[in-house]
Amino acid sequence: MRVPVVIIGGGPAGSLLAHLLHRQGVESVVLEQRSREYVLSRIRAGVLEHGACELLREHGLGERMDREGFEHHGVSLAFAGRRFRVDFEALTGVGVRIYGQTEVQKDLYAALEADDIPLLDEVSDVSLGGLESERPWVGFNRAGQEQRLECDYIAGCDGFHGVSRLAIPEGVRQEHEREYPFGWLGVLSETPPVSHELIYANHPRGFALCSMRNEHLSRYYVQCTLDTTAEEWPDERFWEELKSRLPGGAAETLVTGPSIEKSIAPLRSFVSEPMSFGRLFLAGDAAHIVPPTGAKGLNLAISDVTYLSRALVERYRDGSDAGLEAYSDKALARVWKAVRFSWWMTNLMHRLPETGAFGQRVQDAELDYLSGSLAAQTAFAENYVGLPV
Ligand code: RFL
Ligand code: PHB
Repeated sequence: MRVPVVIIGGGPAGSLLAHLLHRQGVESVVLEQRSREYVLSRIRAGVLEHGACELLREHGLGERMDREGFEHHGVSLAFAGRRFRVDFEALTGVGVRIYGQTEVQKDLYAALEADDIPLLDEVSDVSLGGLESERPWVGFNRAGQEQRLECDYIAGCDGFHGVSRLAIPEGVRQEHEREYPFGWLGVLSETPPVSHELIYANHPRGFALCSMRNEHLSRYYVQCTLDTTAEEWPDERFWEELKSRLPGGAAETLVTGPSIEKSIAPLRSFVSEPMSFGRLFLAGDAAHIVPPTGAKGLNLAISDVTYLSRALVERYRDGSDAGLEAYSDKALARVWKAVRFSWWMTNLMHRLPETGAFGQRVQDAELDYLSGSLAAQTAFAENYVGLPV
């Protein structure tokens, strides 16, 4: 069987790409290794940039996001017993939207189903080849049957642990990586959020973040060591630790309750260049990872597939390869700026074991500067609400 585009991975990048292509008359097949239930229950990102929301609206995916999501016009940063707010609306004219990735994924799967876009789940043994020929192919196994799809183009949207990136020969692929010596322990609880807006806290005991999903559902994170496990953090221990790191006011009003999800994520920055090879194009976590501090991962997946869908549509509509040839450079220019911002914010807000008291003083000085400088706050706000796509 031959299809125009095979998309490997049905996460946000892959399923949004299939939707964008279909709306512009380019057909694709999505291959996903997990079950539908698994993909729809993963708890991940919470913050959508202004431009990502506009894009989702423009392509018919904004209805529930606008009804059930929350517009945030700023965030608070806490340090050294103080707390200040960065007003995105005043500094940039726009805000961000709190709408969980889980909900975005549900909307995307519903759209694919409504449009009869084939999404083959629970596939295994995915392999790909012919990337430098005019007839690339993707092989896989589904329900015990070996299958092979020939196509014009392959989109590698299979996340950090996927197979697509590894199909780019080692001599071509350049990987840049930074691992941080700590992780995030995250808890989702059916409790009212301690603050409507997000609070990012730098504390001598470690970073803490207060986020939310809605008025009855809170999402909290604390910086943790890499050798700990979620089992070592019964709810009472988590709440005590979180409280100890929150600024005055928030600590006293925090409402605690049983957690409904608890997990640990390591933090890393990673970029693989180039993002294309022959007829393979990578998008989202398959090509890059950012630490979650800047809330950029999902947003980068959305901007990558926006560029890629435009380039593929240009190819099919106008017969021009120019967009596809420029894709990697164009996507990477935006990716590296988000990598830079996420790295900067991670270093600013976390306890970095190796830098000691000097590092803490430098962080306090930078946060003090940020609290009083409109220029510095504007740079922060511009990056947080999202650079242009
Ligand atoms: P995904 O979501 O990993 O999806 C890839 C899909 O590919 C499938 N797959 C394969 N399919 C077929 N064959 C194979 N060989 C395959 N290998 C893998 C997988 O099952 C999966 O379904 O990547 P994608 O689509 O690029 O999306 C990226 C985002 O999921 C990710 O960047 C964000 O979740 C990151 N992130 C955040 N991003 C934000 O923009 N804002 C945030 O507030 C934010 N918070 C977060 C986050 C990530 C976190 N964790 C758990 C890493 C908070 C956390 C805690
Ligand atoms: C979340 O709500 O999960 C979230 C919010 C902001 C971040 C990271 C995660 O920077």
